[in-house]
Amino acid sequence: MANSTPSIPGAESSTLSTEDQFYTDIASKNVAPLWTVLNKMVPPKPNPSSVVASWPYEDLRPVLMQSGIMVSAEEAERRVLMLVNPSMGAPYTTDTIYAGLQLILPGETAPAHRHVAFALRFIVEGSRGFTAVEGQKLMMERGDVILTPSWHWHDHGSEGDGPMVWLDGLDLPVYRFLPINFAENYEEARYPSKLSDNSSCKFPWAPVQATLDENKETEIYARYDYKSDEHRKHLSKTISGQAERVGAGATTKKVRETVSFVYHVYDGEGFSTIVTPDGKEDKVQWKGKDTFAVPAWSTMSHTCTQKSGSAYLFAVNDKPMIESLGLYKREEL
Ligand code: 1HN
Repeated sequence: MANSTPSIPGAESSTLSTEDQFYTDIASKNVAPLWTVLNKMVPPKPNPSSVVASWPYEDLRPVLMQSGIMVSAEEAERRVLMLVNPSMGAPYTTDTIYAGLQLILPGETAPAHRHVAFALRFIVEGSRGFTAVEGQKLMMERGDVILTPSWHWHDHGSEGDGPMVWLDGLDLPVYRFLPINFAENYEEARYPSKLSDNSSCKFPWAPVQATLDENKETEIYARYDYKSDEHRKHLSKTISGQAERVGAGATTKKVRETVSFVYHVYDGEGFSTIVTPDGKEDKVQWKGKDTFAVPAWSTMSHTCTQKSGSAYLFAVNDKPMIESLGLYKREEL
């Protein structure tokens, strides 16, 4: 090495002799050679750490209900089963999205707090549950999307007579890189709130489905991107939501995006064919209320196996941050 380039000023004063010694000695100076790891740093294709994973609701619901016996919402603060990507651990459902299933039982309160992290929720089952967001009490019904924006006080409760379950989507993985997420508890269990049925933090399902159904007779597929007043294009600056309709017997085009997704089946039956960037193919069978994770840059198509009617999918995506960083790419294959 250095022997063959003795003309480099300073190299001659180096006490390093062998290559092995070079690599050992520079480590003590808190430096490392880029040339041995360059390919890993700049790989030929995206390389998410997360893998395809699915959480069928019929497997999860019984344990979620058991958690209702083991711990109260008050004790737990948030009674949630995190959806853990098997190749990563919590809080990762995908590399950039955290998701969990939350349970509130009649009369319970998940106490008021606020945090830097943004949350959106998709209501899975139950009725007469509510989330109070910064003084607005929003009743929750199946299919609603409810936002709790960054640093907004929020608590959950239920005036219903059965379990209330929803899917939480948060941008928690982001704070592994930007360690600025923190929380504050409100001095009382509930933040004072008034019933509100027209909030910028609530998106009922019916108008979303009506939009997806607009060209139902002629189009086998439709996609709807949720949009907020505040962030115009997306529900937040980090993560957002989308809904899709797949017609009976139809298979959608194969598409890949530099975006990861946590899918939740609102209604219907079918499967998704997902090829991750490393070439591994997975077929995720799904039906109503199931959830599955899709790593970024996976080629994906959905198939609805029903004889009639459409399947409806909701998904949390990380498109806002990917787009705002200028990293959004999409390909149809
Ligand atoms: C949180 O505040 C909620 O407010 C749900 O319902 C899940 C996961 C991690 C950190 C905060 C909620 C959460 C969370």
